[in-house]
Amino acid sequence: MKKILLMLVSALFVLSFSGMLMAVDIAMEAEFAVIEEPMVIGVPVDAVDQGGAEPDEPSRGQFVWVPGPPATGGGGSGYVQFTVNIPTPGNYAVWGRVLAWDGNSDSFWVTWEPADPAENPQETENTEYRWGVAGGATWHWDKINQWLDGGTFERSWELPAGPTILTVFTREDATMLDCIFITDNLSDDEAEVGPRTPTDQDLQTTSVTPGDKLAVTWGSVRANK
Ligand SMILES: [Ca+2]
Ligand SMILES: [Ca+2]
Ligand SMILES: [Ca+2]
Repeated sequence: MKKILLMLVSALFVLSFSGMLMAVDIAMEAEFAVIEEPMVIGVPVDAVDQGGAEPDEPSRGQFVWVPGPPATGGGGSGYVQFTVNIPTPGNYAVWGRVLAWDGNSDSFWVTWEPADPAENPQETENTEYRWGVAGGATWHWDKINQWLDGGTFERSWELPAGPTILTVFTREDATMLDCIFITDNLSDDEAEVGPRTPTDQDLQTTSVTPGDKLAVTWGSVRANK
């Protein structure tokens, strides 16, 4: 009996230890998150309707964007918001699968609560939260950065375990977001990090959990608008 107990305890120890060493990665579809207009779900033909080049097929056929032509102007309202359940406290980075036609459709604002304050960068225009999206007319991965006036730096966020709120706000219309990949691998090397599109399993485990405390915090921010 003692021997069995000892085996159980050591098995649990090994399991929890390997759990600690296991890499954390979470893939989420943008079109399955909470979307605030004029950010909407798009399909490739919608881009043609706006006078842009037709994108290749996004993950699960859809992406989010504020529809607009590849031209100056537009943007500044709407967002997509992800409730991300962080399994282990630590530092995390986010990669977005994006498409950006030109210099007039290649940026977002990003905050991740509670590491970032409940701030609306569309109002404050705080460049700490400005994401300069890598250009390209086909879907590609771009690590979310901080595009300051003095230079562009890759971002990471120190987060507690539990539900967190990642918001990608429109800055320029026509900037497209297909899905996101969250990882505790902070490398800037895409090949090393290996961002991936969401699997069916990912979709089941990342469903929106309404009514949590952070969502309430966000609600109070929205009310201040
Ligand atoms: Ca534009
Ligand atoms: Ca731009
Ligand atoms: Ca997608």
